[in-house]
Parts: sequence; structure tokens; C-alpha cells
Amino acid sequence: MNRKDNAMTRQHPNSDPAAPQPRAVRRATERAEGGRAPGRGLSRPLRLAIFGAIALLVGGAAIGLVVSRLQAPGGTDAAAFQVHASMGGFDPPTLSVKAGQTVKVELSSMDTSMHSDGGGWHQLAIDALGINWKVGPEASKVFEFTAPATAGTYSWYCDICCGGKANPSMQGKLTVTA
Ligand SMILES: [Cu+2]
Repeated sequence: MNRKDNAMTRQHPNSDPAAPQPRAVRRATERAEGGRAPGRGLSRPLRLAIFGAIALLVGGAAIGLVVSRLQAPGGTDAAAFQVHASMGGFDPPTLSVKAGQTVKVELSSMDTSMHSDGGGWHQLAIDALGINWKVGPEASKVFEFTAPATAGTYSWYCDICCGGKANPSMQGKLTVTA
């Protein structure tokens, strides 16, 4: 106990901080306690615990924001084949699926809208399967189809950019295995 507390005890031996006090006494009490701010009744460990809890809440919310941003539009569909299309071609240029399988493909255009040839749009078309997927500049789109029941090889192409269908780099191959 420090000297201030001793003085207080002597002045108000039975004082209960919660009980209503006469104005003069209250002022004296505030003076004796150095007019400390709210929370003065809390012990130091308790104040530390509250501070820690608030820090955890705020920190947790911040981490939650970062995670949700990472998963936002730029994120990829983990269950889908990833195919990136650019002026350089398709990456990868081949896909292999099982006959009859339901297949998800996330097609992404790596090009910006600044491209004068196609404006950053790309296509993945397989005429024999009625597939004609298109994706805009710097965008991704998930497509789904059911692979044919019989094994075979199907060519795909992009007819939007750089010479279209005839451009050998804008071609790919889907292999269906039994
Ligand atoms: Cu293209």
C-alpha cells in the first residue's frame, strides 16, 4: 500500500466506492486517486487481459479480411482443370479426361484489353462436342461439360485472336480415355 491509499483509508474508514457519496467527499476521493480515468477499479492483470482480447479480435478480423481477399475473384476453382490462354497459346495445350466424366475447366485469359487483336478475349472451341467457351481480358470463367462416352481425341482452337483457327499456337487437344 502506498501513502495515498493510507491517507484515503484514514479519511474514509468505511468508504464504499459504489455507495453514493457526498459531493465534497467524492471530490476528495478523486483528488486522492489522482483523478485517474475509468477503468481505475480494474487490476493490472485484468486490464492486460482485456487489452489482449481486443487485440486478438482486431487482429483476427484483419487476418479474416486478408484471407477473404485472397479467395476473392482472382481465386481458382480447385476442382477445375486450369487452362490459361494468351497470345502465346494455351497452357497447358492438352487435357486428358475419362470417358463419361463430368469435367470442370477454368479458362483464364492472361491478356489485357489493350491487345488490338481480340481485345484480350480468348476462346476454347471443340466443334465436335458443341463446346464454345469464351473469356474476357484478365478474367477467368469455370465451364462444365460431360466427356463423351467413347475414347477419342478432339482438337480445340481459339478463333478470336492472331489469325484465328489457322494459328497453330492457338490450338489444343482433349484426350478422352476409356
Ligand atoms: Cu486466343
